[in-house]
Amino acid sequence: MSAGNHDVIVVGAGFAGIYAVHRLKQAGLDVMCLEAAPEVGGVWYHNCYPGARCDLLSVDYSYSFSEELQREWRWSHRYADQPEILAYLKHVADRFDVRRHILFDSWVSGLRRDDETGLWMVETANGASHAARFVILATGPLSIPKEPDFPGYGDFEGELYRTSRWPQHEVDFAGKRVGVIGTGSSGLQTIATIAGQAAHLTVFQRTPAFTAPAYNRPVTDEENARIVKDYPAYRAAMKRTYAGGYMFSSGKPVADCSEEERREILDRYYAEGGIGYVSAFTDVLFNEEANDVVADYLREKIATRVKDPVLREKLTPRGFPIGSRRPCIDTDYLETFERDNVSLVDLRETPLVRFTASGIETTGGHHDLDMVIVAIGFDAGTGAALAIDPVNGGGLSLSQAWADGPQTYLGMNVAGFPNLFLMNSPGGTSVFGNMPVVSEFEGDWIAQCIAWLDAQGKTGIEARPEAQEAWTRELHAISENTLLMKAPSWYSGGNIPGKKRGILAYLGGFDVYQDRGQGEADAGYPGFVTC
Ligand code: NA7
Repeated sequence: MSAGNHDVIVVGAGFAGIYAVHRLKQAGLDVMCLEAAPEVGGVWYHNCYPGARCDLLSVDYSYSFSEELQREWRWSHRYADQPEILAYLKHVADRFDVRRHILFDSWVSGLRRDDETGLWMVETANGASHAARFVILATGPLSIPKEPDFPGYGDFEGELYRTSRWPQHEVDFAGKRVGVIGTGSSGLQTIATIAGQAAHLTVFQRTPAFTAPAYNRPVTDEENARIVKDYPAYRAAMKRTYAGGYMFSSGKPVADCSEEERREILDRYYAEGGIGYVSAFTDVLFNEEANDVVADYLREKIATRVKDPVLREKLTPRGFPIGSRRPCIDTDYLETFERDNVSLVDLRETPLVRFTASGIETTGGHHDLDMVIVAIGFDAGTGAALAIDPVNGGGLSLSQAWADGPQTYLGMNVAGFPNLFLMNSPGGTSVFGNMPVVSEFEGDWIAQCIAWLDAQGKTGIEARPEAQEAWTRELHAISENTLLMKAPSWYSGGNIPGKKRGILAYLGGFDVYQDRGQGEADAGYPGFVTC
């Protein structure tokens, strides 16, 4: 990394940022990466709460760009835990000499383009300034925590933690009365893991989750040998799927299957573990009747896991389509509520009133607590880019440009913001794809684009407003065809009070997304203005 101006500054050193640095470095560019944390990993650095684990198969949820890396790295479990994923990312950063390009502890606090020089000027909170021809925001779709706005939040005198910013030191639960707020993936994993350690655990639930057992287990040597041997073909096939990862799918709509066949398919995917229950049929997210079939099946399974009828009813999700909120998988989560030291507070029946110095008050009474863990999710999709809020040469900020909701072209650039690239952002496949592999595609696309500009002697590129509008219209039209907008989830900004509602990703499929992106490049970037 040289002093002075850089070709590219990448913001963020998670899966996307690490790959982007590697790829651009390989292309011979002078690349610098600014990372707010003191280590690589992004979301996998900060979310080191007890039980944090990936819920996609690790053989999928990993990079595919290096055959050597694929052969060398041995995942211990089907679904790797946070320490193992972080160790993997550290290994990749070292193995491909990416670390040398990263400035850690560098929170980007300002990003402004100077149209005279054609440079993006980057400021960090520690007072440093940097400049580059191109900037890539690899800042992650789930990196800015949702701010807790509970009355009296600051009054609590016990230990207070957030899963999304878990401390790097050990936390001791022994002998403590612990409360957990939030029952999405983070809450479920935390609850199931610490229930056996805390003196008492009180779970504050607003919406019960659709969840199924992960049936996580070690990867055997035989399985690993098979994976490694087949990896190239497996990856190639994977990249032509809707999600860019293994699809647990029968490839059939519910309507084409008899009762027996539906049951057989659901039993098969449920027994395999994981989130296959949502993708088992092709129409689950599009057709309410199909959705009901799968939702009823899951509710039936939940009933087999929770014996107490009152608890069972509270833990059974109703009133929203399955898959319209991020589906969950777990290890003994529902069974945890049968423990004597675990109690469930249903915030729909007894809403949270306030935090107090000694616990949490609901309309049902006061809960004395020594520790509270907040697992309330993220300002997804737009949060990180808007926290930086880039300003273009004309003084327009991204928050102004996105006042009516995010707009991008191909998820990778915003009209009016030349030479600013985004990864895993609104308008891309983002969380609806297998993110390491989506990151590789976008990193390659951006590298290819910069190489093309340089070869043409061009210095700038930005999306044409009409291309961006058409792309945004298309992705909204696709989402309106689905059941995803029927629940206020982070998929559509519905989890943040006051946030503009709108789907935060392109749902046309990663396979199609790649074709559209590559088609644009092959045609000489007709949807962009270049100069
Ligand atoms: P999620 O999935 O957004 O879950 C957040 C949970 O917190 C969810 O149960 C929310 O209930 C609950 N929540 C949010 N705000 C409140 C308030 N104010 N009061 C009570 N409960 C609240 O976040 P996660 O971190 O679990 O998972 C994020 C993603 O990371 C996950 O989907 C995977 O992709 C990995 P609500 O639904 O709003 O009623």
